[in-house]
Amino acid sequence: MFREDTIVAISTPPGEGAIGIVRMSGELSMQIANKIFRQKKDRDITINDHRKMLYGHIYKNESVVDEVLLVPMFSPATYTREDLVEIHCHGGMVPLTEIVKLILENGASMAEPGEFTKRAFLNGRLDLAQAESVMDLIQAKTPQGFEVAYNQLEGHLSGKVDAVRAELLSAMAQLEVCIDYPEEDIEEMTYSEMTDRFKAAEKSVSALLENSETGRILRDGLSTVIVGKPNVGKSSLLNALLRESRAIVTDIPGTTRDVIEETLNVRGVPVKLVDTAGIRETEDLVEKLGVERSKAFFNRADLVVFVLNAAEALSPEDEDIMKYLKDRRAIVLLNKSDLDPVLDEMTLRDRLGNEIPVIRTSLIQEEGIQELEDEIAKMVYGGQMSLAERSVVTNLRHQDALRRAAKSLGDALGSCKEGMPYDFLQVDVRNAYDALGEITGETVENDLITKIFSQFCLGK
Ligand SMILES: Nc1nc2c(ncn2[C@@H]2O[C@H](COP(=O)(O)OP(=O)(O)OP(=O)(O)O)[C@@H](O)[C@H]2O)c(=O)[nH]1
Ligand SMILES: [Mg+2]
Repeated sequence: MFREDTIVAISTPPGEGAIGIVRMSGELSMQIANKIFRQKKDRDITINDHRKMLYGHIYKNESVVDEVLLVPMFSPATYTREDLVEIHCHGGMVPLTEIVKLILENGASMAEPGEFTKRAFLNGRLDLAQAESVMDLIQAKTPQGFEVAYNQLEGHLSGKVDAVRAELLSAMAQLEVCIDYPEEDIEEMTYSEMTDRFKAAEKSVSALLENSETGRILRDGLSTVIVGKPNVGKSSLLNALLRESRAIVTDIPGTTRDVIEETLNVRGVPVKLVDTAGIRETEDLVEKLGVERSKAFFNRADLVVFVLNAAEALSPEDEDIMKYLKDRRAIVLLNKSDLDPVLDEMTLRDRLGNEIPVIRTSLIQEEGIQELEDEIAKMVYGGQMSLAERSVVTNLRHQDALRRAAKSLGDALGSCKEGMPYDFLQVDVRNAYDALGEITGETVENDLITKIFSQFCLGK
């Protein structure tokens, strides 16, 4: 799985820019750099140039390819822990690809997506959770999402996971001794001590799981769907939240016929907002297809914003939708509250129960939008969650591993209670230990590692 060769890739995004960067890593890096790069007095790159920017030109035989700045970095103080060279050239596809070609001709091979970071992981510079956070940093959609990923890169999550693993390892060692040298009189003590230790571990794991839903949303975004009957103001809401006229708004019911998707930042939460066709029975084929799609989005969303017209009585369609809101994360908007009210909150409470917040809005007068944003932030941050809590789990893979660890610890506690043989405890603790190890990459299959890094972008 590990290639020893020297790899090269363009590390800046495709397209035109002021500068572009080619990066190369591996044993041949300095040799290749010395061959294709010439400084003023044409001296070779030495260890004294470590992390310095050198001015010069890239040459192919005797002709200049581009004027560049080159940064040599010597192993092991580099991102990959191998010799690494960055070449900052003009940011066009021609110089970038010419330089890559030249490096390939001199003995390097093309990097796979994520291979630089994969090498950083395999060479022990980053653990798996840290390596994954690199991708999250790049893809973060809000400053808060970035902060959470950055803390993960710094190793806050790994530190907590490692602490629990160390604790479990020591419990396993103790159990081992008890299995090898059974002494009846200390048995009682062992069970009670193990119970304490497992409980402490379980508590740490639960604490990590607790705000993992917030973490996931900060990383992947909160998928939010706006639903309601035609003409209640769904597209007006999308426009108001975006603060621009993105969707067409008219007084004709059935204006929006397809779904419109936009991403916005609500108090640091990346919200993936979907405006849909109003849900109603219709014979119009196009509108019918739109309504079908609305329903599909409704089923998949993390959050449903249900818009009602306060100046109209509830229709059978409204009653229908409300039934589906019951066990969902939902917010109800009583829109058009500038008109003479027909619908009141009491009627809604009757149908909805007390869990779902109801907000009065007049989108035409830009009223109630702040309240809606407050409510979304409250839902995501859960009132108390602060990002000062530095180890937030953001990743579904980590969430899954934590859940399995918690389950195994629960099993271990059950076994203690029933006074099961130590071997049984040993198996449960081992399972929890291994599950946690998947997060940092200690106990992870090669296939999974390959899969994780293949999702990275080229040159990262
Ligand atoms: N009086 C009043 N009118 C509003 C308000 N919000 C939206 N409207 C008007 O209601 C009409 C319908 O608004 P849209 O945003 O297009 O409604 P929609 O739910 O997207 O409608 P469809 O796409 O047809 O399902 C427009 O004429 C809006 O100007 C409000 O708060 N008060
Ligand atoms: Mg619309």
